[in-house]
Amino acid sequence: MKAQLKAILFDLDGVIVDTAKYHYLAWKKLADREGIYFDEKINERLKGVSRMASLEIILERSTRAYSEQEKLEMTEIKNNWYREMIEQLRPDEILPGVIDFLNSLKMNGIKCAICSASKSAAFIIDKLGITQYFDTIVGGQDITKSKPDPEVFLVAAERLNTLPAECVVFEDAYAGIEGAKRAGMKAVGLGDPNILTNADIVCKDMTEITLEKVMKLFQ
Ligand code: B16
Ligand code: MG
Repeated sequence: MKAQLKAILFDLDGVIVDTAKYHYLAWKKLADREGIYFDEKINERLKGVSRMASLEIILERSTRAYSEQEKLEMTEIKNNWYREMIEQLRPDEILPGVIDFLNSLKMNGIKCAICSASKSAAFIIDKLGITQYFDTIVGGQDITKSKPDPEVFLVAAERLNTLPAECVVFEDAYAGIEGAKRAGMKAVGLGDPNILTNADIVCKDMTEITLEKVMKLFQ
């Protein structure tokens, strides 16, 4: 028997809201303080990557070595600046098409989850005023391995009591889609089809997606 769509698992940054710009500003402040070159192109590599792994990427340009203690302190400082910025997040920063699509899922009894590398995922969803749409939020504190590891998606499927084959992941990053595939799930890419070549379908953003299009993946 063919699997049926039971749940949609959403990445957060780049799918629901653009928090990457705030991560960038906070990392940039830290990099400037340390005299390390950092720009928006390097920032692209931080998307979907854990906090410490992000710092390691920034430190590739550093001329000196940092102790583990110093690295921990730096991630804490950056996170404090980042938290101050996202304290101001408002519902009008929700990306186009998201609310309409979430409403259509609710009306059709499809379960919803957030699957994010961020330890601030629940806080962000609360600030955006959309907590009620999600049956579970899996964030950075719930996982030990980052995407492309499938852990974050498998934890969500288990919490939702669904099989991986009944889940569809919405992702803006190649590594995230890779994680979805390793979890045995279908994947909708949001962004550039030339980059998200591993997705089942790719849309520019959520305004282009409908429940019917997702259902077609199960035919
Ligand atoms: P935090 P996602 C990711 O979110 C961000 O894309 C990435 O830049 C960030 O380093 C990571 O969360 C961890 O975030 O420092 O807040 O725990 O795309 O997985 O929703
Ligand atoms: Mg993302």
